[in-house]
Amino acid sequence: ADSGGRLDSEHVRSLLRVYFIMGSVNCRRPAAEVLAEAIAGGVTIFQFREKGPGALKGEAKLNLARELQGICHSHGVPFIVNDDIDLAIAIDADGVHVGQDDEPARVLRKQLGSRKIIGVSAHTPEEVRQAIADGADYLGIGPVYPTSSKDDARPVQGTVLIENLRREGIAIPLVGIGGITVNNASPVLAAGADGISVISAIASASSPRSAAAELASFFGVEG
Ligand code: TZP
Ligand code: MG
Repeated sequence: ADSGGRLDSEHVRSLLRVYFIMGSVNCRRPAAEVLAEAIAGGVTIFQFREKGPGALKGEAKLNLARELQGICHSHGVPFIVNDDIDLAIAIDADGVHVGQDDEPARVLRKQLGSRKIIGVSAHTPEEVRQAIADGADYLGIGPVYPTSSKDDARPVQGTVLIENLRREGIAIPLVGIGGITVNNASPVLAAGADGISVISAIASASSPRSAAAELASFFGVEG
């Protein structure tokens, strides 16, 4: 049971600016170190995405989630869980992010109530319309550029879908994803994205703090 209304979409929009996604397989150093440095640089929201070959499972996954959630919370950074709704509920995460092969947002909304952030990956105008109708708070649109961080990524689509959605007046908060770095982020924001979501640009950087700060500087935020 939930008495409150939906999250304020302008608040969600501002949270999306520097959206860092990571799991243990994306890091060559302890994930907690990478996350803490990235937050110091200016990450505004974090997604725990523990998947792919070598990903932790069971209790090890739960323990890492709790550790990273603690770091996020001590810095006021929302902690979002990729795919794993049971984990999100178990640790009272701030939200979940799902793809097209996962539970639809309308089911998640019933399970999570109105106060949690629900994000959906969408690749076509139809998927966008459905996610909005289902009650998504924000969308991830991509892959904008080629990526090596997701084996089953859809075809690269550049910024055209983001541009078309905004041209049609679709105002939902959205981030671009896929192969985005400080060197190619600008067209994504110019197309109408509210933020940039990245794995490798921060997780694989020699300095996650500097990488996050450079992305944050697009929004006039000091890292
Ligand atoms: N969804 C579409 S592309 C992608 C995901 C999770 C991977 C993004 O990783 P990177 O390293 O920022 O290209
Ligand atoms: Mg998924």
